[in-house]
Amino acid sequence: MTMSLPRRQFIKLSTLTLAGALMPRWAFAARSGNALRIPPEWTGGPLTAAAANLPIWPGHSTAALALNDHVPGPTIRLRPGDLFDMEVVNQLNGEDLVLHWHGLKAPAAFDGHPNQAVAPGGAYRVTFPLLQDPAFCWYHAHTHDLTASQVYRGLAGAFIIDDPERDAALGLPTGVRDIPLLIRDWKSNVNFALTYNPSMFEHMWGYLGDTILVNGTPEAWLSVDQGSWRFRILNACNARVLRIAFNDRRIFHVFASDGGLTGMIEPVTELDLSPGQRIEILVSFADLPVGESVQLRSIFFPITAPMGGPAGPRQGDPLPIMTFHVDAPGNASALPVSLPAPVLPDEALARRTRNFDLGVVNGQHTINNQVYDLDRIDFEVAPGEVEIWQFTNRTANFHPMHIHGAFFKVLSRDGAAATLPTDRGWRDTVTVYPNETVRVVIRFGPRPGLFLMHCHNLEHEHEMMQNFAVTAPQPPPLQITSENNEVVVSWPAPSDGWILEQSDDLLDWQPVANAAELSGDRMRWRQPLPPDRQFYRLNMPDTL
Ligand SMILES: [Cu+2]
Repeated sequence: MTMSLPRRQFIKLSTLTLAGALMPRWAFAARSGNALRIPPEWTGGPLTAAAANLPIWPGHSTAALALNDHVPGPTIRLRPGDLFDMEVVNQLNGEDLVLHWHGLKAPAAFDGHPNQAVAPGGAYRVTFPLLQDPAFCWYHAHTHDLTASQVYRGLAGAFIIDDPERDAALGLPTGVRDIPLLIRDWKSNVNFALTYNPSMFEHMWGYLGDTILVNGTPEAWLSVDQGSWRFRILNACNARVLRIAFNDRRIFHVFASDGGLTGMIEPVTELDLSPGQRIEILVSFADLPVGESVQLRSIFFPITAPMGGPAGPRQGDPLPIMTFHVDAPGNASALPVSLPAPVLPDEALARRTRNFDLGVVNGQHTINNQVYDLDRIDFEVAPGEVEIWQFTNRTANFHPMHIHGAFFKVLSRDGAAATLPTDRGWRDTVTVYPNETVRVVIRFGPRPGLFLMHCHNLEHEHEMMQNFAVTAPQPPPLQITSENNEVVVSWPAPSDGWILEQSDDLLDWQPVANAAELSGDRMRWRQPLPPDRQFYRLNMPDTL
């Protein structure tokens, strides 16, 4: 297996193309590596997981687990407010399956908890509205004790909540200039195969590959012009932390994170991206002559533990990710002047702090000294509640902690304000570095049910995981009286997040037209008698 070419050879190849502004199609064949694959887009219908033999490496057939015959699976692209409605079909050979919609505000019933897995030959339907801002999300297998194996063999894909009109108005690249990059590593010592076979050591430290696939493409390259490009980057590795940088150390701008826009346009030359995390970046190639190339890499970083084992790939290894060939002139567009900032939860509203100690007990990865138990509910939280969660890493490994059913803001690392580019905005996954303490402020959604919190190093996930239940919301008691030809509905204040709704048939509920007012220690709302609707309730609607 050849690795990417040394830079000297890129330049030599590139001189072939200088005669023309656009490289002739025949010349592509002369390039080392493979044109970046763009996964097909889901157009409705079932999503079927099944074994497949795919030409991931040209000239070779690779046994993988595919979704609708693709690795990665089709990109699901929907808009805010759309109803996501899909049948997931398990045609795997002897393996249960459930998919998690990572970054989506899914009701518990569709979140992909391992107790929702279906047996081979089974299917289940997922249906919920996308009540959240545009964001770059993904989906992947979350089957009990099989997450790592199934994701490694291919069961993952991109999920984009998209609003290209908004983005164009904000000055962000869209369409062909908006490219998802699903980055994962792979062990090349298993010949052209996606074989999951971790040693005891790899169970502890992570199943680390030595070669990168981008959108399922080995040695990927993309033909670009000198203009501005938007890349949505996902670390879909089982365990590898990527330290992302260009080989010429060019500046790129980070503007979005797990939960969408961060409100910042932050220039960086490198950043760490842990398994499960996403960023969106803007890159201009205007400074490169047509015919030049630049490489995206995961650059070296030091580690203090024997993370790769005696002779295998190591955490922090330098690895080429992909190459950008500048094949045409173009004009870089100006960076957006500003982008809307998300309204993040206020630490002062937190009603409690929970501590999660990340450790190793008897060779197993633990949270508060416990290994995951599918049937144990570790704690309960109230819907809509704001809490501080503190993760303390008592190990020498990275633990990217991922929370289902809620987003959070990263507050601090070892007591200092969190300032990493991947700490911005709404997050669902945060890197906890070796021996570090990270505090986040988290706000739960209104939807009750069972959710997960776990390490996204997938070799740790099946142990370093907890169940938490969002309890059913209990609305404050309503009091309904009539006064002076008015119906008066009142309830105790404060009652954050609840809105008054009315109905005349108990089926179709509508928010009341005029606002309730605070009077003393109660909220009051009045309507002239006789009311055209007779039923009232307090409801906590889904909000961002
Ligand atoms: Cu971990």
